[in-house]
Amino acid sequence: MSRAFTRRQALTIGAIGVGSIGVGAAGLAASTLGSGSAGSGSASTGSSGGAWREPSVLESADGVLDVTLRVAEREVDLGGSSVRMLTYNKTVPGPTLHLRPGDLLRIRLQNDLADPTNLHTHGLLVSAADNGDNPFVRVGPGESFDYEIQLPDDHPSGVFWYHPHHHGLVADQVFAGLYGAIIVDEEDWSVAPPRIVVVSDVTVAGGSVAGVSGMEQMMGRTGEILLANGAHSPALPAPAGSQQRLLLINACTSRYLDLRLGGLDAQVRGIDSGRRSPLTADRLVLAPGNRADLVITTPAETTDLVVAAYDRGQAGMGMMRGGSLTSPEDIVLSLVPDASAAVPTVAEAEPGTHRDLRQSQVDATRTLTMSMGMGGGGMRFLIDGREFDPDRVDQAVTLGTIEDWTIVNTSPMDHPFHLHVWPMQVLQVGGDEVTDPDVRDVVDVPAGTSVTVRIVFDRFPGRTVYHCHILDHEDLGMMGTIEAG
Ligand SMILES: [Cu+2]
Repeated sequence: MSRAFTRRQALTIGAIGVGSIGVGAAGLAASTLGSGSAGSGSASTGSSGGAWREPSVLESADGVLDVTLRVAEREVDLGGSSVRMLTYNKTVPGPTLHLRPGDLLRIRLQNDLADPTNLHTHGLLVSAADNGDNPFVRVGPGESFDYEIQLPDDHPSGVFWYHPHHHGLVADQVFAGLYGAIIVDEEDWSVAPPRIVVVSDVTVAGGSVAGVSGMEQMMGRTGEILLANGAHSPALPAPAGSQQRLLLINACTSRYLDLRLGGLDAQVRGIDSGRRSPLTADRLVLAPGNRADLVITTPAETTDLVVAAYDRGQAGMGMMRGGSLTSPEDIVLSLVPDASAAVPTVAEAEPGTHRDLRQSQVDATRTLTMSMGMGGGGMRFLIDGREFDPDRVDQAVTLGTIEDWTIVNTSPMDHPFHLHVWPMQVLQVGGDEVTDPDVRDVVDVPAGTSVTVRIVFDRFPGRTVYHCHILDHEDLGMMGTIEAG
């Protein structure tokens, strides 16, 4: 059973979703984060698409999960038509990896593509050194690489994911189908597991994944078809009135998911690796890369889980001014009452393992500026005026210290900031204090504003990256390196 709520708590928290600012949770407070649409919104009564399906689950045993992920182009079924996509072990999404704190994750990545690739375990608190979660690894065509990812014993439970991170090809490879879920928890899934919902988008042209223009890269490509576990708006059968636990991942290359939860009695139990007392919410915005642990209640009639149209700013300035970057309203999935369907166990929400850092002593502060500017015959995507250079160290941090980072976005477009390895506690968004503990690994920085986060560099010496999680921007250079030692 999930924790019970008093009506007063629910009303207080619910008010976050309809226009107030700084009350808590940047992102739960969706209307503060760049969406122009008004109203609290709600799920719509409606349609149903294809049959529900979920990725296969690979589960650790005795502290180890040993898997091979074979990366290859394959024909996959997309709503009844066959499309050539990039796959992990022949499926889109790839298999779900179910881990426990303290586990060792061994992955042999076999690259059967014509291009290089590699693997990032997004959000895991693990070492980036050597054959750990190392974004500088290159696995060439025909090659394989053996990753060893050691989760610490105090690793927080939560929803994570894996995807390629080879600079210059990340957006192409993720857009073409390379993503899968990683779930860390202590729960027994043998009876009634939670629902995994990997949300992505894709555009199909001539039986393959469509390529992109330079303009689309600059804007951040948005797929024409929204997918949940590789199907468009699938129907999820569930007994009316039953609780459904959805572990939801935004694996879209550029699209923000403005989830409308009104009417579903939704509780947000976690975002990224940050656990929280369940909050009742009518809206939840997930930037590219963000994840959520949600519990919703199945209504008595067929109801769509809707993402509202979302405006993430302008593509450029002056001569380069593009159209608005608004993704259309769409349906993630359709809840269909079915008395015979299985009811997942909804375990008590686990307490967070991140300590609240707001009273902590801060050892250093720094400011990072994300900007866009003309140069070299096109739009450039920069952090601190520079494009990514893997041979340069942009931020040197000292292990054992706590830092405040202010991320400034001087551009007319929103950029979701992702730091590998070390979670970020959001302190302020656009000058407004965040009063609830809110720990994320992707923090949206709306156009023309700044966000301040607090980071504990308590472990994991080595070198990794931070970048914009609009993956086209990352590939265009909006990335920097950090070395901890
Ligand atoms: Cu960006």
